[in-house]
Amino acid sequence: MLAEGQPVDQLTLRAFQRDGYVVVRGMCDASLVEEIRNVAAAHLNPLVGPAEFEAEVGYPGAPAGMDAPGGHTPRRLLHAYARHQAFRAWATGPSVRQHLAALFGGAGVVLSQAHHNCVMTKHPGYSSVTRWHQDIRYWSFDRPELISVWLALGQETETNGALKVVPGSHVMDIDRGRLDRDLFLRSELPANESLLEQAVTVELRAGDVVFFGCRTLHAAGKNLTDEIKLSFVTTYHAADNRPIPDTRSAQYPGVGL
Ligand SMILES: O=C(O)CCC(=O)C(=O)O
Repeated sequence: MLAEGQPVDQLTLRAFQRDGYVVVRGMCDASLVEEIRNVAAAHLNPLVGPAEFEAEVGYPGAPAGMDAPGGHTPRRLLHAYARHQAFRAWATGPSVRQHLAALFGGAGVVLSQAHHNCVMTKHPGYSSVTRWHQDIRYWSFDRPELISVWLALGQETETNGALKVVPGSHVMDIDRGRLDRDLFLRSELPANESLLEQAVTVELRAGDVVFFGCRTLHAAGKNLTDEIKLSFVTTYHAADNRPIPDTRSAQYPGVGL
């Protein structure tokens, strides 16, 4: 049983509102981090599906196909919520609930089973670059107000492909022309180049958590080390912010916290 977390302080709230993300250091205790990490490792070897593979997404640096060397490298263990009690204990536990209630301004909070809800894996050798994007461009809700909770299960650094964000990008209007066919930022455009000069790398240790909004521009590099990087990522919305019927966002029922 998890203890009730600490109340969310004003600095955390203000940082999230100003920057579109906030880091809460050491938010998940070491024993739960270890349990989640052990379950993730057991589900990676042998691989327990459903999974998304690097070769399927075809991002820069990914293996050219499932038959190419490294073609079976997983990128995400999908449907984490359904996989194990350890995932559920964190994703719906009191400290996540309290933080999200504060960040959403007190409304009831719902976990989306349709988005993220995964262990992100970055394997040595075959991981890829995730280019700059806003998650909301791929999601369908009444309002563009969702928050993802990224729990580091080990160290995350520039070298192993940590998350990068552009502070304040959640309130910027980014015209369609600044995005490519797949809705990634066109980094060659001068306006985007100067925006990306403001990017910061979110370096984390095991148990640290990043809360980031669905309009916050983010990206991540390859894992250049010889150790796997694992992060557990879940996404939430307020109960009155509903998925649009018949879209991917409405594919699975949400889980009220
Ligand atoms: O490659 C990464 O770790 C970032 C993943 C990401 O931004 C996403 O799936 O939306």
